[in-house]
Amino acid sequence: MEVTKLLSLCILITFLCVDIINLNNGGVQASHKVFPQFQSLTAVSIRQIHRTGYHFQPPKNWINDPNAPMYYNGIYHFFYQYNPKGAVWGNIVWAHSVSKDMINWEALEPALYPSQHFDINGCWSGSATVLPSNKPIILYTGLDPKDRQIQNYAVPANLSDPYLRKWIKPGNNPVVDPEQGVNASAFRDPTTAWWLNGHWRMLVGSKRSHRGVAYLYRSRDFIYWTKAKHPLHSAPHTGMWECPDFYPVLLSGKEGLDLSVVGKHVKHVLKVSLDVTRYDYYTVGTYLSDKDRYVPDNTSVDGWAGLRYDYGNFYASKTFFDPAKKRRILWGWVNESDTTEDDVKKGWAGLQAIPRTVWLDPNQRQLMQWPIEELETLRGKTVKWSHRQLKTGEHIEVKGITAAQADVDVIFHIPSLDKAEPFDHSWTDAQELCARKGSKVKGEVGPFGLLTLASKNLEEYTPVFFRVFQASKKHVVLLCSDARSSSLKDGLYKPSFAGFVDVDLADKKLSLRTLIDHSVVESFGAGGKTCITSRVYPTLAVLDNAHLYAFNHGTETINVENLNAWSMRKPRMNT
Ligand SMILES: *[C@@H]1O[C@H](CO)[C@@H](O)[C@H](O)[C@H]1NC(C)=O
Ligand SMILES: *[C@@H]1O[C@H](CO)[C@@H](O)[C@H](O)[C@H]1NC(C)=O
Ligand SMILES: *[C@@H]1O[C@H](CO)[C@@H](O)[C@H](O)[C@H]1NC(C)=O
Ligand SMILES: *[C@H]1O[C@@H](CO)[C@H](O)[C@@H](O)[C@@H]1NC(C)=O
Repeated sequence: MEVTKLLSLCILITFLCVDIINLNNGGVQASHKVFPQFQSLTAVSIRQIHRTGYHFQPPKNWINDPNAPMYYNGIYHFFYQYNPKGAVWGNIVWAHSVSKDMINWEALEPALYPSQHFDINGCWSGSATVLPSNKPIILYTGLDPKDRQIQNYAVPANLSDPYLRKWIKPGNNPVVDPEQGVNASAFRDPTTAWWLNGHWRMLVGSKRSHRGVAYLYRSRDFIYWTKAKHPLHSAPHTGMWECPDFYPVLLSGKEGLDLSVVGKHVKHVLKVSLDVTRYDYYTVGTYLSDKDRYVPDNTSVDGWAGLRYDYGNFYASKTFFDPAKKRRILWGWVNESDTTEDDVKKGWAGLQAIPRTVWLDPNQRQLMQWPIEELETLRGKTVKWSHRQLKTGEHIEVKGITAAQADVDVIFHIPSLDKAEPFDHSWTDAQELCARKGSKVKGEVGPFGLLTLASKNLEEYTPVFFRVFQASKKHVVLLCSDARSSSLKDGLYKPSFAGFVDVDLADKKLSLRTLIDHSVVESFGAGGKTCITSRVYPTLAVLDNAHLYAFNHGTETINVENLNAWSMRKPRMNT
């Protein structure tokens, strides 16, 4: 390939640009290094069509769990599990980035890496707590020489450094050892600690046989921890509980709370990442602080049938309280759906979902989630529709924005619900229902929604859509994000992700916000009641060849009451 061609290609792919320009300016010495890079550039370039424009990613390599998100002295800190050497899991360190808006990020040196007897075989996930003395402290899981999972702490080396670049692991680690009866191979991911009646408390995820367990630990000084007699909570047949997260939410209002808030004006949320299914589940319930027990409400169930933050690729999530804007923010890891060989070729794997503000739905049965408002600063060119009809069988292009890197916010109005298809009560599995009733399967009220990352002639597209059913007393709403037609490439994981939407259709409206970013489609149904993140790898619907449509494949006409779509700019991302 000619250099000019390469350069025009690299304009599309800014992160490669730097390399190419450097290569061209390089002298004799550089040419040694340059050659293999040029050789592999074609393959690499093609792969980079799937790199995201505005999601959190390092420049290359493997990433997984978000760790210890926190706000400290005006800076947002974000750590994550990172392999500095390759695009597959391994060599894990705590990578560290800082930001003033959680959109533009600066990468720092890794904060933690294996170095001591108490973490020589691994520095795995953990959380940060900002002590009342305004000192942050990290709790994390270390793997000792016997691969036992133990809990350690780390503190900033220099509190005057605004970026907290260096972290110290004091010699009195570990602070928590798996005692007798605790499985040392299943004992990890300490939470942020909360303060109550003279003690700090924190959780460590575990299992006992097939029972998932959140062990509770107490400490007066954050160093000497003792295990409570009872776990905070546990549930049979759920397997290993990874990355537990436990926090209060206000009964009403969007404001977030510090972890230590208790009282009649709050409920509590317990989230666990179930290793067996690899999804994040939560319940809404009551924290009996006098007994240090958590009891889920009878409207939410533990385990695989439970509520999920996201009905797509979203795992090992963690929240933190942002005191600057008084909100609780959720970070979650979004893994790849291509093959390991593809990951190695493209040189990276994994990203973080756009941080989401979380609060309790006024119905008190579930959470609401919404992309942080700072994301809107990336909005560029815009297209607006209002009061446009989508007749049966129609798909209308949303023209004039970069459809491969966009933010779309739509309100659909359903003129009549009378003909909604009957709902069969055996349809308990949303994903299976979406597989059976995809976007091409004609319905009555729906399917209607968006065709994202679509090629011009619809050889490829990822539909995100609603379907409304009539159950005996109420309507049942299904939201699908269906990857099955997303790519002509074989061998990819292309699930028909879906979730039910617990929404009242009294106003006959359903909203959908979708963040489209080259290989990720992140959707928020009904104002954030049901969220689905899909990873897709189109071959035709890439860059300027990607299109966006609104569609309706139901017999009933649907009105687009309002549609706003924006091209999204690239933030500074760990460069
Ligand atoms: C701590 O950080 C501050 C601010 O960056 C710096 O001026 C100071 O020299 C640092 N102290 C040490 C001991 O490194
Ligand atoms: C402990 O956990 C490991 C990892 O999940 C598992 O392989 C092992 O069977 C568990 N041991 C016991 C005694 O349950
Ligand atoms: C669920 O709990 C509420 C009180 O919190 C109670 O009023 C209701 O009857 C319970 N429902 C069921 C089905 O047990
Ligand atoms: C993400 O990748 C898909 C496809 O390989 C797997 O099926 C999921 O289990 C995996 N998710 C996590 C959290 O690892």
